[in-house]
Amino acid sequence: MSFVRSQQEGPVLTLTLDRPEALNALNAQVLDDLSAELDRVDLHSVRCLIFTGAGEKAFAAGADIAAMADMSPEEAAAFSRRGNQVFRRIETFPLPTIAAVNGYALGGGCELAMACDIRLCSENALFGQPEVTLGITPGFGGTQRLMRLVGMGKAKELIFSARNVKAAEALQMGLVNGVYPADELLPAAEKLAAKIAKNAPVAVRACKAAMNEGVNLPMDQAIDAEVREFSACFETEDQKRGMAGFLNKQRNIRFENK
Ligand code: DAK
Repeated sequence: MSFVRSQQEGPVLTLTLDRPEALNALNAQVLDDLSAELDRVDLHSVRCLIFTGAGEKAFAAGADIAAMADMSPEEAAAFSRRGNQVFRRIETFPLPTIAAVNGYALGGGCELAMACDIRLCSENALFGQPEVTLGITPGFGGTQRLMRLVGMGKAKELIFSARNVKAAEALQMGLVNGVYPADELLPAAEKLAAKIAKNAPVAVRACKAAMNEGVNLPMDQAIDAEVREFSACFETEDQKRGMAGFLNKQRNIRFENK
């Protein structure tokens, strides 16, 4: 039995953490199941991924505290490495990713959302890094990604104090891109995913690669990454069709996946 459900509708694949009885808490099997689903993604037919949580309360209430409670430092290091590996894979996945955060996104849940490219949330979402209340640090990238998203001062405030943040504040600080009534969240994520999926797929992937690479580089090197991705687009059919379409006053070009 898998703790991750996958459903493909056209070019959009939704991966749902499916462990609602534990508020979708992330244990080793959930991480392995997530990883296995990523292995299975058909890069020819899928153009955008959505991550969400089963049930009405939680996206994910964090790493599984019961599973972590008796870990040795070595086991904790292995668990942290595993989580970081999977989340880094999501962050660098060739396709765009959207987290549809439908409730609690605490600890590892917040970290999973932050590993995605874009975050949308429900009005009842709650974000936070409560690890210091448990005697640990964030272990799946929280100390690194939160400050990159909301700035060093705000990230330190939230991580040191373990204060949780409601949807409106998350929106205001740029942690999420949009807030929706619970029943409108998935449709909004699907609509955004469909809009992304209509665009030239190689170009969209190239944008993600250039942005992910450039964010940690000095500007001159970052621009080199853009030049590389931009020029590579000129080897694609999409570039030829897209530009010819514009010049011929043809709109709504359908781009084939490659
Ligand atoms: N782990 C395991 N089980 C959890 C869980 C979690 N994080 N969160 C909730 N559950 C389980 C509860 O134990 C309960 O199970 P039963 O008692 O029914 O068997 C069930 O889900 C429903 O939860 P509640 O009864 O507590 O539900 P409430 O609505 O009353 O409260 C809550 C919801 C989200 C406020 C509360 O459950 C809560 O505070 N949960 C813990 C949130 C939290 O502290 N999350 C951060 C976890 S720490 C590292 C690797 C990773 C990490 C750090 C280091 N290394 C290895 C270095 C990451 C750490 C974290 O994510």
